[in-house]
Amino acid sequence: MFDSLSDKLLGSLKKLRGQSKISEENIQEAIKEIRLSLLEADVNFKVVKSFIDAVRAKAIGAEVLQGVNPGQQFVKIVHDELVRVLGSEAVELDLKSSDGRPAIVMMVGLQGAGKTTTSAKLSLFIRQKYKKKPGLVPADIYRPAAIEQLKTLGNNLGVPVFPSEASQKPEAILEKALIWARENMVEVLILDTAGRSQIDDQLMEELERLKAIANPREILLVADAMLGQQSVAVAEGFHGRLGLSGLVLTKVDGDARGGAALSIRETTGIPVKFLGVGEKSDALEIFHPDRLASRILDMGDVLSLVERAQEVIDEKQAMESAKKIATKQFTVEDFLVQMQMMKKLGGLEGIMGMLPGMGQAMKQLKDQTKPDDEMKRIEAIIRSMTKEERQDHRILNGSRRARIAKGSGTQVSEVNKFIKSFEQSQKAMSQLMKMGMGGALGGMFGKGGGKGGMPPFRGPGGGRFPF
Ligand SMILES: Nc1nc2c(ncn2[C@@H]2O[C@H](COP(=O)(O)OP(=O)(O)OP(=O)(O)O)[C@@H](O)[C@H]2O)c(=O)[nH]1
Ligand SMILES: [Mg+2]
Repeated sequence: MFDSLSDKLLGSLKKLRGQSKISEENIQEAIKEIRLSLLEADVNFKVVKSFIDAVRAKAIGAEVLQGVNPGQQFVKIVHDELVRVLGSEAVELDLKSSDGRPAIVMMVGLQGAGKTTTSAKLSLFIRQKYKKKPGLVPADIYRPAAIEQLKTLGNNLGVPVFPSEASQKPEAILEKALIWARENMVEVLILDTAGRSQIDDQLMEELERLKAIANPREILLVADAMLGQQSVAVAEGFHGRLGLSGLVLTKVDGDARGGAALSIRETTGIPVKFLGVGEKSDALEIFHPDRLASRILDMGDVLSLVERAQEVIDEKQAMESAKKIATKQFTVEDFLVQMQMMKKLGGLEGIMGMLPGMGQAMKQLKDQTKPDDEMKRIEAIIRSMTKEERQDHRILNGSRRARIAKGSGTQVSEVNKFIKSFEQSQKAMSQLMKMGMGGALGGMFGKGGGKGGMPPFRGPGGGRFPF
């Protein structure tokens, strides 16, 4: 869905993502590329402008959020803005009915947009999601076989279809269908109307008359996503005459570029309620702006990872660890604390599973030692050490090591290996601190008064866990 937009946006964000520091120059560059990606996706230029302005303003004033990698923070800004443009929240259908009268959903749109297909999809959705009895009314008397088309679709789904006849006027069809609906206990009546190749007065007048009779709870414009931002003019045209309650964007499964989805809400204020994602009757999705934004940005769950990290890591503890590393006093005891924090985050596998692209890397790791297994072994080793030993591992002589191996159910060689790699990482960390990696480690431990961050760990690219 919106693959090329997604690829382009990701391309422009990729460069920033991993960086611990982001310069204004970087941001300008990324913003330029984002602007281009949106225009290429046929997003309305006004929407592009307001999008870019908002992202720029937020990015430049964004020194607030501590403990989050600035690259990720920028991704979040873009994501949030995307969600805003898409409409922030999913908007439910209004299907309230009263006095035994069914709620009416009127489907309108240009020729071939997908009104009839979507009518059938919606009837299935209403039955499944709202547990209400739907009924379908074909009111397109102009196109030959249009009535048959809806009858067939309804029959396949077991949804009752009013037996319209092409010789009747649409208004007469609707009036009879209302009676039919009461008799058949239909709770939601879906009215499929005729399409035109473009907005014309005759069509609009007919739709206005139908609206007056039906008094519909919903008037949904069905629009082909392939039309891109052209659909804005179509939506405005229909909205001006009928007052639309929502939109359904169809054929999103094709190579639609995203222009319609991103332009229409912002420019018309009408919420997109559904996406049509295929020809079959179940190919209908509720439009969730946040999910779509995440899908477009393919963020994995970077942000929820960051949020969870912020929740579980005690800032004071983290700052203490950071100070100790700086003075080269990072002990095995501290290491255990860090490891426990990591466990709270769902273990290394949990963390990596949430990082984009890491799922793949995890698969490749599968036949090697599982990182979490190794974590468990190391924890057993540490737990078999006395407090004294954890404070200063240098007192670990041969007999102490043998005791620890026995106590943890491991081999002396494994204890040795752990101690050796611990020393290496201790050294590496203190060097990092000396090199003024406050920034990078700030992401791990929370920078001055920050909210804390990630415990130290290295992914599979950095060799085997943990060092
Ligand atoms: N791939 C895909 N095809 C769709 C989707 N929705 C509709 N179609 C196809 O688009 C074509 C037109 O759909 P219809 O439902 O007949 O469109 P309509 O708006 O009722 O057309 P008219 O009644 O002629 O105005 C059909 O071939 C549908 O199968 C969708 O979400 N994805
Ligand atoms: Mg039709």
